[in-house]
Amino acid sequence: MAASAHDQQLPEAISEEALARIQASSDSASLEALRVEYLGKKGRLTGALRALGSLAPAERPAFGQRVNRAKEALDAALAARGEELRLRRREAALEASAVDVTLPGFGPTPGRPHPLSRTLTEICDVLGGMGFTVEEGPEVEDDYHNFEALNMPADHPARDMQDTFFVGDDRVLRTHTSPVQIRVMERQPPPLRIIAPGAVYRNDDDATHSPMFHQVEGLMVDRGVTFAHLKGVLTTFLRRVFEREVGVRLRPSFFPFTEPSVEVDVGCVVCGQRGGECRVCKGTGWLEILGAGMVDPAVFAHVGYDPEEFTGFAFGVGVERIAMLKYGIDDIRLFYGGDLRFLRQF
Ligand code: 2U9
Repeated sequence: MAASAHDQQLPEAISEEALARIQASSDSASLEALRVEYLGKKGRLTGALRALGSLAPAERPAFGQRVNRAKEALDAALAARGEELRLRRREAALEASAVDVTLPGFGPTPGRPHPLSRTLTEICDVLGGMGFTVEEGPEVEDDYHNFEALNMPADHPARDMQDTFFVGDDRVLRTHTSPVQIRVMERQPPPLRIIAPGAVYRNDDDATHSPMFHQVEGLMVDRGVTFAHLKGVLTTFLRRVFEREVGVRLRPSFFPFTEPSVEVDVGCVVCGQRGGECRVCKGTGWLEILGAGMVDPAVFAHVGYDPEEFTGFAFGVGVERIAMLKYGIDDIRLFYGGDLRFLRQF
């Protein structure tokens, strides 16, 4: 067969060119463009079929078959190349988002007790070891249990010191855990050796005061309980909590619910009682750490204990204050900020 311009229209020539271009195509859009160019309604192979009419009737079947073979070859090549490109795309996507499953995994990051929980547990453990058992009570209290029964009648000036949050008629957020001890004494007779740990609320907010903070209060009532017992219990308590032989000093003070009353200082745990330039104890060598005293007979009268027969001591300690001193924390707000950089240090 002589070569001529007509050769361009031969199905074999068209499909040979198309197959080369299909093989060279690099994405599905150009592959689709090739399908339209060769096999579309106005495609070149479709055009070749149209030329059928200009052939002698005897040549038509053979020519028709050649066009169909070319079409089939193109169809198969388009499908194969399409699949190839799809696989290549998938591999590229997997490569881009590669996860190296041979890398070591992340270990579990277990939680740990909050420094305040830890301190509270330590305080309760030490006092538990000295025979005190834990009692709890409501954080929303009535006026009677938070004030009246603790020898603070209405208009008593000591109520001002408490910066009370009022939550309704005759309802306050407890300003101390003392009402817990009142409730225990109301329902059981002496002897008693209890501690009341928990959240308390006062309208006060700065670097050393939080509107919600935690206390542990202790109460021991029996026949013959004296101030010496109070001093002994508190000295042992403080030395165990601070895990060293801290100095302990009592200064006279006043609370409505105890008489006599004391404020208790420990030798500064930061400077070792040297004082000097120490910023924590302000050079005094001492830190005020708790309040205490002998239970006022007026309190016993409210719960029906006979003050002639029974005596008792009580004390109160701020958990945040102990934790700040133990761990050298200078801002109480760090306890409540939830900053993991702070919390992970414990
Ligand atoms: C009853 C009778 C007496 C508890 C006491 C204190 C002194 C005291 C403070 C310590 C630091 C509060 O958290 S703080 O700011 N507490 O100074 N607490 S005597 O006396 C009681 C308790 C209950 C029935």
